[in-house]
Amino acid sequence: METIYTEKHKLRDAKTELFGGELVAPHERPSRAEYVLERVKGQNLGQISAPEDFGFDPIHAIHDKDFVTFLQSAWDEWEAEGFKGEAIPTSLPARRMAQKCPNFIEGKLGYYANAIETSISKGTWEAAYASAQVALTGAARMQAGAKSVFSLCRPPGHHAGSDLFGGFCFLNNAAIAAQSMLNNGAKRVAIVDVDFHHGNGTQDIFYDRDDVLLVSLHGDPMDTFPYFLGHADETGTGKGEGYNLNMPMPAGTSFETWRAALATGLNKVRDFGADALIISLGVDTFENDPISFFKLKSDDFSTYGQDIAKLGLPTHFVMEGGYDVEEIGINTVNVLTGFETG
Ligand code: OKP
Ligand code: ZN
Repeated sequence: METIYTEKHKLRDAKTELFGGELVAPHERPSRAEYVLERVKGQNLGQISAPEDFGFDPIHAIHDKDFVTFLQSAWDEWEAEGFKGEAIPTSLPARRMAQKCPNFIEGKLGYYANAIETSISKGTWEAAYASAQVALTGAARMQAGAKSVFSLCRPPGHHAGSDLFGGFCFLNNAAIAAQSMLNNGAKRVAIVDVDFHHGNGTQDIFYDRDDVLLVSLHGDPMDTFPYFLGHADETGTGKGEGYNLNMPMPAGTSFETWRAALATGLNKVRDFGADALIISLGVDTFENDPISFFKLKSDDFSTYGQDIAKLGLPTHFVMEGGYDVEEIGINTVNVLTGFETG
């Protein structure tokens, strides 16, 4: 399987994440992608290629133009104010509050945030843009007939909505890849999000559509991030009704339980008649993940990679989360090699 990768991910190197009331070193750090890359090389997964540049059009096909402009200029605007820390909002438009975007950068940050752990730092935009181009290059490979491809995206994307950032995400790489496939001839694309956290951004983007099916397996949002979306009764709206399947699961969920949910999700994908499958591949379902509560072991990742392969669909793996940094290379590549042997 080919891997798409660029060093530009290293430009996303924030110093701070708001966690437990403290500013700590971010869980979403450059070494994550480097561990995964090392394992891809060590297991001879296949060729490693640099992304092409598809420009802004495929990003604007998913994201609001003003939001994209905001991401591009946020750090410069923040720095110009002379603030000493990294850019985080302090005031948010909560229930019933005005939806006008303020002029001042601190207000803009609040307007566009769906979570505030994620500081915007110098280089964040450049890395987010490159990450989207990695996913677009993966999508182009699929379009050209590849059976599978691995887009080693960083920063991740599934919490980014059309005009929202947060949860370590800025641009929704998987959504951008899905839309690009549709714009280039695919009729139906399925996204299966196996990251521990609910893909709230992806759900929001495709909630009213019947050409993208979203299946998400995740920690119950009553008990974990992102808290406000991801419940089982969110099934889609309008013509999108029935094209969103959430499977929230409780703390301590075993692989056996998780695998049964995956089987339900994969059956749904089969019935949907997808031309192509995108896996939002987060490996924070691992038993030792520092911010999650499922109990998957390293071998389980190989097993579910095989399960996915049994669908027989062209499959684009897009990297999302996973924070037990030492193990994420092993667990990620186990999914990919499991898929290849399945
Ligand atoms: C991104 B991805 C923990 C707060 C969680 C954000 C988690 C983002 C996960 N107390 N903060 O889905 O792996
Ligand atoms: Zn996650």
